[in-house]
Amino acid sequence: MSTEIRIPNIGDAEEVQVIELCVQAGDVVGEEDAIVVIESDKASMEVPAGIAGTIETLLVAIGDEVAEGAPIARIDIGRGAVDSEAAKPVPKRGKRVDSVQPAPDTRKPVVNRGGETEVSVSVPDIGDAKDVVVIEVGVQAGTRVEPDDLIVVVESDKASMEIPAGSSGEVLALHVKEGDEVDEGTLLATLRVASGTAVATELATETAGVQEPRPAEMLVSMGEALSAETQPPVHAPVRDTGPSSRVYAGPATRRLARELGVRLSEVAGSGGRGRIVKDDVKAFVKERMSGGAESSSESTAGGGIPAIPVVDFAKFGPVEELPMSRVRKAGAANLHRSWLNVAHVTQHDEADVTELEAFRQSLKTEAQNRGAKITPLAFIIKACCYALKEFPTFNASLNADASGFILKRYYNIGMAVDTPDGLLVPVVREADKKGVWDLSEEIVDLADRAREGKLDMAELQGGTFTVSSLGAIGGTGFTPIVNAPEVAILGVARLATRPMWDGTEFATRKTLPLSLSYDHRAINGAEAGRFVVHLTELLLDIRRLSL
Ligand code: CAO
Repeated sequence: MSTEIRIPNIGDAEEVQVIELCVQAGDVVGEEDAIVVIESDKASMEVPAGIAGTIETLLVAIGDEVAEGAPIARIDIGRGAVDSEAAKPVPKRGKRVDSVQPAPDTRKPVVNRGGETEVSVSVPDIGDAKDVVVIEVGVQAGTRVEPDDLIVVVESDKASMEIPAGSSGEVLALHVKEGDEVDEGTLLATLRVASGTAVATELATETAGVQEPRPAEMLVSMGEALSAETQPPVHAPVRDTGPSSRVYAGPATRRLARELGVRLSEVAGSGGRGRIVKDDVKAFVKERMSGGAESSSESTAGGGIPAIPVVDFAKFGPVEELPMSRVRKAGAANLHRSWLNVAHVTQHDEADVTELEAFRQSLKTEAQNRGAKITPLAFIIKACCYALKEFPTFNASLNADASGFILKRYYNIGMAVDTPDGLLVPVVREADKKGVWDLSEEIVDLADRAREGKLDMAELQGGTFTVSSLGAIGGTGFTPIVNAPEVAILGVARLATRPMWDGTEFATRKTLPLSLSYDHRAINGAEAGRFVVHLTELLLDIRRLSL
């Protein structure tokens, strides 16, 4: 016994377009399975089978204009199946739609600081839906965003909704991650926007109650969704693989992509206005499986990395959950990005710093009189500047397609500082032009202010090479992660006093373990070896630093 699946009530919309076919003849479907996706100029939605059975024929093709009641497929529901009335696919009210347009304004200014406003982006009105899942995060702390840029995509069991930034600015903090369950009002991100911008002005007006924010209609009747005058216009999708790019795809396609571990931002959409359909996802997987050309985004973004399974640790013993600080989260994201993008190699060596240490100890009284503190780090930074001038590719970045170098003719040395909130890397600017006293003062000042959270953004930017010293803590060596887009970082471990063979006898020497991690795409092993040897020579005889 067969019956027809028809286009349900589409409200005031006279005709909608079929933009995706989700099944083909012979497919066995359940009631909830989508048959086609239809779209008006305001919204798109899946039309489910409404009844279980086997698809006999599809009666529409992609691009067809269809009206309410139009048959879209014949389905064999077998003997004894329910009356064809039951096949009416969609209840008029309560249907969830895939809203393809940005949600209405979700911004609220929270703090106004010196010409800049902090604005919260929260989950808007999502009707009756509860615990919708964050399925995509489009930004990270530090990302610059425009009003239409995607912050997250949330999804209920049938609908997905993009939540845009709503303002131009910078993401100060992201408060959710993929897989989190959120509700209306959940804080998603905090943005920093310039108070003088049009958006900030608009916000001020809204806060004054002149303009009420409109609720997003994630759960609406199909008719309302497809004809709602209140919805903002559909935005053409932007094909871009950057972090804030928007992906234009329906819930079924997103679900399939998740199941197959495909990043939709890497898939080219073949549907109307660049919409990604299921076939695009399948074709993408096929191409990858057959060793097809890798996209540049994959080679630089580490696509396809299998996720670490989520484990319920409480099954094995008591646990405690501790949120990460904003600094630690941002640091983790930066380190992960570097780890995935940089071809890391670490070169270990040790410098004989016996004379340097004797000299440094001799300066301690003078340092006290100056109210200063002189540690090996100032000498190390000074020596690095000399080595960087000798080996310019270490004071460089790779250009955008990694086909050449950008050599920097300034020497700004980043210094990893361990703070209670996490790792920060303030920059000693023009370190090559500074003497050891000045460097010492600056190291103490930057480290103190980093720990007190008093650094300006500018003091964390513009580094050309980084030094990470764990010398005061201990260790005999470690593999620091390159602070990309820099191409090298020097790790320093704890000084040791040990016997060294000088050719005729053992002598007691002080040695400093050095670990240089570098980007093998930019630097060859032999160059790294020479760089480190040169550095050890400079530290062995610091008179060279005055040459
Ligand atoms: N070996 C032995 N002693 C060392 C040393 C070394 N390599 N480096 C420093 N010391 C000594 C110092 O001389 C000082 O002792 P004195 O006062 O007796 O001279 C003592 O250790 C404390 O030094 P410090 O830590 O206050 O100062 P610093 O200039 O060596 O380092 C800073 C400053 C900010 C880099 C450091 O405090 C810090 O935060 N390090 C952690 C960096 C980090 O977390 N790196 C890992 C990041 S992942 O790559």
